[in-house]
Amino acid sequence: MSEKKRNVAVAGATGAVGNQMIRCLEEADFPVNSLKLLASSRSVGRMLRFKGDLIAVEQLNEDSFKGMDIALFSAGGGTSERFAPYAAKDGCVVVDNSSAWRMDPDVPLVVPEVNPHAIADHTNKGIIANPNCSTIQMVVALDPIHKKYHIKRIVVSTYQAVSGTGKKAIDELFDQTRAMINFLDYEKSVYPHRIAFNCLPHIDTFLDNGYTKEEMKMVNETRKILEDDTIGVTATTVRVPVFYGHSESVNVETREPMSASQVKLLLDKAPGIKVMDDPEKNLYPLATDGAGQDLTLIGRIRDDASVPNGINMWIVADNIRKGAATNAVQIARILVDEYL
Ligand code: 25A
Ligand code: L14
Repeated sequence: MSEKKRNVAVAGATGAVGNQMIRCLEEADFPVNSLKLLASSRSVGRMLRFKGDLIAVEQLNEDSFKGMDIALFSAGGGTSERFAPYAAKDGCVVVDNSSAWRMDPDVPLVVPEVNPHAIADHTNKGIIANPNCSTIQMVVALDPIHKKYHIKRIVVSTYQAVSGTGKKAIDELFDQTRAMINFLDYEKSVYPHRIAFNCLPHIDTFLDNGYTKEEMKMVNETRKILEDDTIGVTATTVRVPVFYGHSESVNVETREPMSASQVKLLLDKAPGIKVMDDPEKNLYPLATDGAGQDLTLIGRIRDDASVPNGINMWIVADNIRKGAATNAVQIARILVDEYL
């Protein structure tokens, strides 16, 4: 029996995430009948490869989704806000990677390892939101702990790669690094300060409460995905001069007693996770281990002696893959297999 093939669109196909979405559709052997590639007028006519075929990029417009079954969006929040409703109106379910729809109470916010049941709610608006990259890798690790020991509070600091900002930021880190090692003047356009050989405690824009939007996304999205508004979350998000792979230092306090050795065993069996934790052999996950693969890597799991039930850990994943494209394609897969 051959499975039913779908008409799939990728909006923002020429961006860092959109490109990876195309690769993930290939790798997952997704049942694609036709693939439509959409971007802004800047990219019209560019040819992108999918399974040996070359496909021309078209301009995204209100009519792009007629006859389409699923659209994967990664073209920025404004574009999603404007165009996702046109897709939904034409019966095309949107899996949106931007921040536009994530906190809409009618839109499910999904990490397949954690809350796949929420995909059923795609019928509300025809839109499913893909969480923020830093949130995805954190909740993959936290969900098994929350289910067993009930999380009270999370303190997280991130070390985020420049690819999260898109292609122009990847070029900026490369160009600044090359300029600096050649004793030349460097230019900056994407970030407000030099990112080469530096750390910037500033991701997305600042809010009135002194936190950045990225930090508040981690607070609000974590509670929505874990379906528990009582969890305390406080975040500091930092940009570091790494191309691919976000790292996070996470402190977790639970209501019930738990220890680092119990958590290690628990995470070892959990879906989507690889525990890499053997300090004697210098084994702990690095951004370079995270890049280019789909698992969430966890190490440095140790007891926090400063509170009754606390642990610390270090979490790494590929921000463009599990943090964006892979997660979106996993959602789309469940959608076609179980709902469409
Ligand atoms: O608003 P958000 O949600 O915070 O998201 C902001 C941006 O962050 C990236 C993504 O950028 C997004 O646009 N992003 C979002 N979530 C991410 C995540 N989890 C994430 N990155 C990593 N992890 P991007 O560069 O990866 O992709 C941008 C894509 O969107 C298309 N696009 C933009 N405006 C559009 C549109 N498509 C349709 N209609 C519109 N109005 C964009 O296509 C790209 O595919 P493009 O044709 O505009 O870009 C082609 C090339 O041009 C570069 N470029 C982008 N902006 C400009 C530009 N060049 C010159 N001037 C510009 N203003 C792009 O880098 C691309 O290579
Ligand atoms: O909200 O610049 O998904 O690293 C993720 C990447 C926001 C920007 C999101 C970055 C985006 C962020």
